[in-house]
Amino acid sequence: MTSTRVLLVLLIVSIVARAQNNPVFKKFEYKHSFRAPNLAQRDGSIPFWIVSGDAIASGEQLRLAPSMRSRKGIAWNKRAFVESENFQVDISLKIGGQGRVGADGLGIWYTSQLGALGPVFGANDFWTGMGLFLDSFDNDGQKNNPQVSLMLNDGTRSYDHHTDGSQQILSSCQRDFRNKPYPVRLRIEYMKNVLTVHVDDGMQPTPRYELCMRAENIFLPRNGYFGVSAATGGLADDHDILDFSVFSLFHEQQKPVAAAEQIPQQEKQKYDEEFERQMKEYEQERAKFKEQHPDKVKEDDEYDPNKYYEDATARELRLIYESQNAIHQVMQNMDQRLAQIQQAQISGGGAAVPQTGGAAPAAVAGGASFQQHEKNEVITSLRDLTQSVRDMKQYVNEIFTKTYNIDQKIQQGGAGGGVDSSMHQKVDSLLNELRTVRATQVQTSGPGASSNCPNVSCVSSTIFMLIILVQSVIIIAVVFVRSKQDKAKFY
Ligand code: MAN
Ligand code: CA
Ligand code: CA
Repeated sequence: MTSTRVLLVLLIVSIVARAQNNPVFKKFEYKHSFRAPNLAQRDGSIPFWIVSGDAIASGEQLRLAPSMRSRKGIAWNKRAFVESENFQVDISLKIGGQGRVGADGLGIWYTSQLGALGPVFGANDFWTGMGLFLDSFDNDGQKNNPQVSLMLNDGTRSYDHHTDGSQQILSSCQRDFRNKPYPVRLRIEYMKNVLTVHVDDGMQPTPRYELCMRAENIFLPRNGYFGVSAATGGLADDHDILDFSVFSLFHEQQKPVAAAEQIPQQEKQKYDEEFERQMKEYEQERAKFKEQHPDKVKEDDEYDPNKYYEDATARELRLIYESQNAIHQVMQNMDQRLAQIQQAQISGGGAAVPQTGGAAPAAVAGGASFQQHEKNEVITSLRDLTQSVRDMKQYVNEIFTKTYNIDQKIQQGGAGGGVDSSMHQKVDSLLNELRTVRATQVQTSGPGASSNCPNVSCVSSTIFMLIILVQSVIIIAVVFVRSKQDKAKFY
């Protein structure tokens, strides 16, 4: 009894050790696969696959044969499977129709040549490689269908449809795969010359695989082609594939090596240097071209994809920039209007000034003269406005300083963190804009300007200051977020 226990423990230990020595690496191979949604392209083609006969591919499924009599369709992978000797294929399919009995079935293939339309579940006979059949119809009346059966062929044998290949198939299992509430899943695994097929019953959304067959000493063609096919006869079913996912399998000794690892260190360095050199050359050429063809560069910029995309920070800065522009516009307008007032006053009281709102005149019309109280009102409001302009100047200066700081931060971040150059440009133009605003103010309310005759705005200074205040807060927030992001990028 004790020795049996010891043997059992030893057996388990050896199994665990073997499993640890032979880990399997698995890689999805998209060039050999298709899956819903977006299974097919708009024109009905499947990337890397040939679809022919009555097969129709859509986004949701590949219908190999419809539930109509005597139809056949195939789809074959145009690329040979060269990635590994071993593979796993996970297939999700639906077979069904109105009848209590359906026909004829679906084939899953791995062959040395591309397949063609033919009599074996829609595909050609005398194939070389593996054919796994979901045979719905009991042609030999043995009451053993629907069944899943495996037949290997070296290109010399013809499948006997009338006997369901009963004398030819290597292995099979009886499974009812028709009209199931969920897609039926199959898992085919070929590893170290052992072929296993697991089948799910399609009764629940997540697969519940059961072993259908396991065959040892199987030698499948190297660099073969995956294919699928289906056919109907006197009876018919829809035969749909929703997912055909191929994975290459590797054991420890065959671990796939990343392309970068395959290159010796010295060579890698050489490539890197060459890349750097070419990049520099390219940048130089680009700068030269820009210099020589500034008009062309503009044209090219229209195709710059960055133009069409804008991240949150860039958007915020753009909004700040736009509102600064608007402020500038308003200031220019008020400048013009005050010039008009000034003109009216200088021309000696020959103008009547209709009051709008109370503070500033809106238009100058010829005819009547200023009354004293109107003159006093205008002078008082102009004094107020002079004060407002001074305040504005101070605020604009503050914004200028803060924007300048953002620019500095971005420039620093750009050196290490690759900050978006369009944002940088925007901040630059914002700075320029502010410089213009500042310059305008210096001209209009600087030491040279007369305080009795100031060029100031009709805009409410409180609203203006509020706008400026809000913008300053946004700018500070942007600087804070940006610096945080840069830190995150760096670490
Ligand atoms: C007819 C023939 C057969 C086919 C069955 C079921 O009997 O076309 O070849 O298998 O229908 O479709
Ligand atoms: Ca059959
Ligand atoms: Ca049968």
